[in-house]
Amino acid sequence: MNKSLLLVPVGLSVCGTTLQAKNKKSAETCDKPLNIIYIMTDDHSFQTISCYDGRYNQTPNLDRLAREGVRFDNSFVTNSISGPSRAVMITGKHSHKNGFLKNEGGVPFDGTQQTFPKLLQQRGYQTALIGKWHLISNPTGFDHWEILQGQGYYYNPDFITPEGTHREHGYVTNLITDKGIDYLEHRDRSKPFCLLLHHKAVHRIWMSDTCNLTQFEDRTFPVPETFWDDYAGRPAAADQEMSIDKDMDLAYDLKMIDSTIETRLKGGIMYGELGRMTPEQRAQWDSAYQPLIDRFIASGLSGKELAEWKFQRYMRDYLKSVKSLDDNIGRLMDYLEREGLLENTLVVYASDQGFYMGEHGWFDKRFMYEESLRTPLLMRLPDCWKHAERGREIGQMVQNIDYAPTFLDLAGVTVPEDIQGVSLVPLLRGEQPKEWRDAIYYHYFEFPGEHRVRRHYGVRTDRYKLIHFYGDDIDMWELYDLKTDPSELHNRYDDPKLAKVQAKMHEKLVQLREQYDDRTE
Ligand code: SGN
Ligand code: CA
Repeated sequence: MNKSLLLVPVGLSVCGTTLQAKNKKSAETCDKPLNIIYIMTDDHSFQTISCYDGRYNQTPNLDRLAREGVRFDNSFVTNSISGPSRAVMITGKHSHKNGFLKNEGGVPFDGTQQTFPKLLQQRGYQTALIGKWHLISNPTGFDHWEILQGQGYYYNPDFITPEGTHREHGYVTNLITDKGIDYLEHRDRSKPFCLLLHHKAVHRIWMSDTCNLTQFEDRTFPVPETFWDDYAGRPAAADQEMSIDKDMDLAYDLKMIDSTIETRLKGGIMYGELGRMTPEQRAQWDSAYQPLIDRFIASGLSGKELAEWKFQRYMRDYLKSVKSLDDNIGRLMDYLEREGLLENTLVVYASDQGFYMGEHGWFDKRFMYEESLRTPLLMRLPDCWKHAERGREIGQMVQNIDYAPTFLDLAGVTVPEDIQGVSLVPLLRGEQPKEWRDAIYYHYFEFPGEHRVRRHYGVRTDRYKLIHFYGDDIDMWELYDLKTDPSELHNRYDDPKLAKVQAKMHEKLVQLREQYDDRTE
């Protein structure tokens, strides 16, 4: 794809005063520079955002972003895991180019490289990062930063600032939101801002705020049709360790802590979370969970019944944590509205990847299958943005390499040639570019590693997906027809009926590996 065909010439898409002279159309709609708030959550599945899928829960505040802006329906990541996803987002480059391939066993993010916050700073923006970072090295390119240590804790977490590390009292999603609002309160009002607000929620082990501990306890969720997948024809899928039945730990993941309940994860019980709680927090926690533990022990469940019970507990805990998140999005939006900031601020909501809610029997992510490849992406357009209708759904395939060029384009910064994504501004303007990309490229590297997902790369078009699992003990191709098999249960590789498709997908893969200059395997 020719990037230059997709990019709106710099200036045409900008709401900045400095660009008024260059761009009459923008100036007609926005007379102040555009601010950017990028909210990124961790492991938030599109299945649990009601504007995408209302089966499980309601997320009125996230839905508001879509209603007052746009919802991307074919939004994907390039490498479905946290640190790498953040590195892709901030550089606009695939993992093999930005150098941060994996969370475990890799190298720290090279903070000397080009990132979009650095380019925005040069353009006169003030930039800030608050919350989860998880890239080992300290952030660069931010006038203000305050990050969680590593994965971070849900309760009374430690934050790192340029001055050192300190502990704060409270629930992490509330604290990160408070810090975001506080930053906006004290910002330099003479400059436009770009704030990256990165949540820990809704990462494993899915803990909610004390006020939401009893939510969803009266709900029973439909078990996904693929929950008892036999993984026939898919050896990498068969060999993972992310199964709710086999790998989800009763004590650690599901908080059934009792001397009679076996756990593989003793010592680190609940990631040290319980030990950090204040007596008040702990009392509230125990009053919600102890009756559940007692009931579980009395039930004597085993086999399939136990696995499906685990699924229900997982869903309830996860959704409680989503509730705390949605509440906080509401709090931030109220603040922005009260302050008049919605006029010229773009509010973006994305997760670092998708997540399995029991599909294929799984939790976690990493695979190139749909639930973890696809990620939520909502953009609440500034009130001054008069180019197109609100509440639109955007169907073009977009990827997290596109966020950086989009933000640069909006700020009037020329997108550097080495950025691999493309600006989404034409789509935000309601245009239907003739030459949009017809395929996306994916590459996951973290094997050996937690959850035992083999290294793989692949290509996805609007209808087909080709994946190559590779490494010392595997060399396996998979091909799916997403139209007839959206759950990806039938590997059609080498099926004569799809011979032509297979050849085309191989061609496409070679082309994309060349285009993105990926020689790694
Ligand atoms: C932790 C989790 C894993 C998870 C990785 C990566 N284990 O190691 O379940 O896959 O993070 O997640 S835990 O016991 O520490 O919770 S990521 O979102 O950070 O990439
Ligand atoms: Ca993640």
